[in-house]
Amino acid sequence: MHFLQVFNIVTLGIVITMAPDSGKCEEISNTCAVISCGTHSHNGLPGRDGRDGKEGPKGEKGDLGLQGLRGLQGPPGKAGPTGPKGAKGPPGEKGQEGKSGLLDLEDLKSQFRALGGQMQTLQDKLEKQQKILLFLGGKKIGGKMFVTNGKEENFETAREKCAEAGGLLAAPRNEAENTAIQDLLQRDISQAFLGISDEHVEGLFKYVTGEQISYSNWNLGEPNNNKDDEDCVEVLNDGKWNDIPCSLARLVICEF
Ligand code: GN1
Ligand code: CA
Ligand code: CA
Repeated sequence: MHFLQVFNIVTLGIVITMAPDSGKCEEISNTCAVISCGTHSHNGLPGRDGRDGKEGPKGEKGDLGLQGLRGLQGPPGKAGPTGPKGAKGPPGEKGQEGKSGLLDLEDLKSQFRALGGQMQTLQDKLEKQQKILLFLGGKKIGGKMFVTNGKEENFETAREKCAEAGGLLAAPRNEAENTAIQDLLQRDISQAFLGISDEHVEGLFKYVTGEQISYSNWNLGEPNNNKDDEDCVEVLNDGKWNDIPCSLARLVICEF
């Protein structure tokens, strides 16, 4: 065998031994355009499509888009600055002629005299009414007038009768007033209710106005709350007091 032929056979053997399998041949063809697969005796099949290339550079900026939709209404803005002052108006019409201070004083004096006259008239009428009450048996003591209607009622009705007349059930605050009430007792009706009771707290006697009593003229041994049923007070014809049941009927005496 010729030396050149031996060299070709050895070289072919090395190439076949070192050639990668068909899969790896593809990888090599991507990176090495010179190496070809297969033998020199036949042309190989066309290679497969190459892999996708790397991402290209960023494109140019696009055209301006269409105008967007109108937005929602915003909150009200701050108040604006004060406007300029308006022009001065025309002068008003002339007023009526004023009265002199002297005339005003005369008016007041005249009104004062008229009021004084009216007060005197009222005073006269009040005195007349009081004379009528005294004529009918009323008793005047200090600033009070004690009057009886001559009737007997239970405590509650007696209190109502006096209130309806604009007064209170009589309640003496001192000996003089007690005597005035005592004088109103009658020959046939010798006991009268006083505007005093312990109906709310046993043993604690109060005026019908709610104050605790400041004067008393109890009979000996009274108040005894007899039979546990005596919360009202009567004045006897000797001026002494006794507690009795409120349901009993006694002379009605009011104070005004
Ligand atoms: C009277 O009647 P007699 O004795 O039960 C009086 C009481 C006196 C008591 C004094 C309704 O009760 O209030 O505390 O005498 N009862 C009436 O002895 O007047
Ligand atoms: Ca009592
Ligand atoms: Ca009694």
